[in-house]
Amino acid sequence: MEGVLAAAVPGYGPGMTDVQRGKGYTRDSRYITTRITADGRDGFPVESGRYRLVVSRACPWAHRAVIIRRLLGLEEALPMAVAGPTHDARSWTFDLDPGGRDPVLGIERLQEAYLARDPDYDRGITVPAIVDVPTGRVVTNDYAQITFDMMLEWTAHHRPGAPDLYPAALSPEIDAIGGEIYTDVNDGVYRTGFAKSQEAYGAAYERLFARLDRLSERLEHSRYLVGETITEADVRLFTSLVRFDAVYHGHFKCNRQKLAEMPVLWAYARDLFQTPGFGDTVDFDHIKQHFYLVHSHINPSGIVPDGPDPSGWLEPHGRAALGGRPFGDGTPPAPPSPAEAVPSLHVPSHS
Ligand SMILES: N[C@@H](CCC(=O)N[C@@H](CS)C(=O)NCC(=O)O)C(=O)O
Repeated sequence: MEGVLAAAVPGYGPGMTDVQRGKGYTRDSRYITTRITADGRDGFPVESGRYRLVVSRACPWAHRAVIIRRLLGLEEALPMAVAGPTHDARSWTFDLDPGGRDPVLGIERLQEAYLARDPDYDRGITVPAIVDVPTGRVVTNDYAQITFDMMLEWTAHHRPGAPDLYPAALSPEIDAIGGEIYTDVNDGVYRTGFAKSQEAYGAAYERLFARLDRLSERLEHSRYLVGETITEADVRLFTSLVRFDAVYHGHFKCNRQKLAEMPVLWAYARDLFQTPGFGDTVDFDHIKQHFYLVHSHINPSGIVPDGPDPSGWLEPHGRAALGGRPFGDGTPPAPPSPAEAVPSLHVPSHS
């Protein structure tokens, strides 16, 4: 199956299965890596309205795409489908939609779009995924490439005032810190939470908090991670920080401190949360339901905690005193459309 798929589908190569290797957790990093580009080199040119970005508001990897899409104003050019927060072994469903079907793709499960791409598809039915609407087939689920292509290939459809989230002059620094954040934080929380031995847990926990300490030092005198403005690196870190107290601290045992007990990172995260395009994409209910219900092997009771109280996210952050220009020469995005608004906290920046 693998060979047939690798031969038939550009950018879909052999790799590793999503397995527990030894007693540590190893993430499946085999993606469908076909790209949607301005020149259409993989057969999928950037085209307004042709594709559908499928996400879950629970998923940190999908959240990166959701925020970047909002900041760049790609909502009309790249419409979005939101799957329900929980799923069974057959993965994501459109149970939030009327009749339990995505209104554009007409399918009940994201799995159908993966199987339309390849009837023998045998790996994760993951979000984010981009589906080609005319054929109903998944084009890509390569979450990191999806966001880079939104920034660098979908430029013809960026809104006026869209920020430059990946300035060429800063890209080496963004890539370097982004790699550290990916390994130790974005993925580190999973390696901590899914560890199957005390040693594997301890190693991931140490790396996670050592990295958070270094990021905290970096952010003590700098409003954003790289340069004076929000970049892709901030989006990457935010998606983990915003889940920290709600799910990683308890469910994944990342509990040296809560985010709310790490003053610099907590203020930094609140600053971003209160910036248009960030907090207005966060759905704490979806996040908690997904993690506590879907990972039943580490939460067999299926109890979803009531806390923590999220109102602290709206407390003043005091970070404007550090300077910085959140959107550089650009402007903040307008509030989300009613169809995409999350039933969440009121974000004062929009008032
Ligand atoms: N697959 C990517 C990121 C996407 C991802 O893992 N998404 C999760 C949700 S947070 C997912 O869709 N899981 C469903 C599944 O594997 O069945 C990775 O593992 O690095």
